[in-house]
Amino acid sequence: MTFDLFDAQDDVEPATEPIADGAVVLRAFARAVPGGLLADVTAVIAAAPLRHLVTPGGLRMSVAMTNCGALGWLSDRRGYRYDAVDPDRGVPWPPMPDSFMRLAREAAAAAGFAGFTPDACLINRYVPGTKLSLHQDRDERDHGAPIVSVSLGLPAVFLFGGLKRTDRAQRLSLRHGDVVVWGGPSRLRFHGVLALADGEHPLLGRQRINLTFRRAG
Ligand code: MD6
Ligand code: FE
Repeated sequence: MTFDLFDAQDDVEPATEPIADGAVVLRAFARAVPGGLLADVTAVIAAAPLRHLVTPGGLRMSVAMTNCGALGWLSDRRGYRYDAVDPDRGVPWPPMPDSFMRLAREAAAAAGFAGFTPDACLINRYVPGTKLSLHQDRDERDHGAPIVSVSLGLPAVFLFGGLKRTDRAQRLSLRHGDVVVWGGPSRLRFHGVLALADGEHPLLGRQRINLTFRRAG
C-alpha cells in the first residue's frame, strides 16, 4: 500500500487558527511537508502492529494504538506509562521516521515552540464509531514541551476543553492534514474525540489516523 498526501482535497488552504493561549490549529499543514509520510505510517504499523490497550480500570480502548520513537505510551492494569520496549514484541519501538520528525519540528516551530525534539510518537487509529474520552496528557516527565497532533484520513470532531474536566469544551473539526499544537498554559487542557462518523477517505479509506508527538522522557 502506498499513499500520497497531495492526492486528496487539494482545495484546502494552509491557515493558522489560534484556539487558546498556547494552542493553535495549523490547517492542512501536513500537506506542505514533502515526502513519504503515509508510507512511513504504513511501515511503522507493519513493524509494530496496532492493538487495543486495556485501561487501568480493565476496559479495552476502542482506539487502536502503537508507537514509534525512543519511548512509547502504554496503558495496562498497572497504569499509564512510557516504555522503550513494545510489550507485545519484547523489542524497542520502531525508530521515528525522518518524515515524522521533520513534520513535528516544523509544526511546533510554526506554532511558536522552536526547538521541539519529540522522543515519542503515539499512533492512534479510529474506525467509524471509535471515540476517545476526555483526558489530559500528563504522563510525560516534563510538561515544558508542547504536543503536536497530526490528523490523517476521515475527519473527526475534536473536543478541546479547559484545565478542569467540567470546563466547557470547544468542538473543532479536524480534517486530513490538519495539525494541532498545544503547550505552555494549554499543555494540560482536557481533550477528546467524538465517535468517528462513517465515511470513505480517498487515501485512507474508512479510518482516521492520528499521530501525537511528545517529549516524554
Ligand atoms: C486524537 N489526540 O486526536 C487524540 N492529545 O486522535 C489526543 O489525545 C491529543 O490530539 C494531546 C494533544 C493533542 C491530541
Ligand atoms: Fe491526548
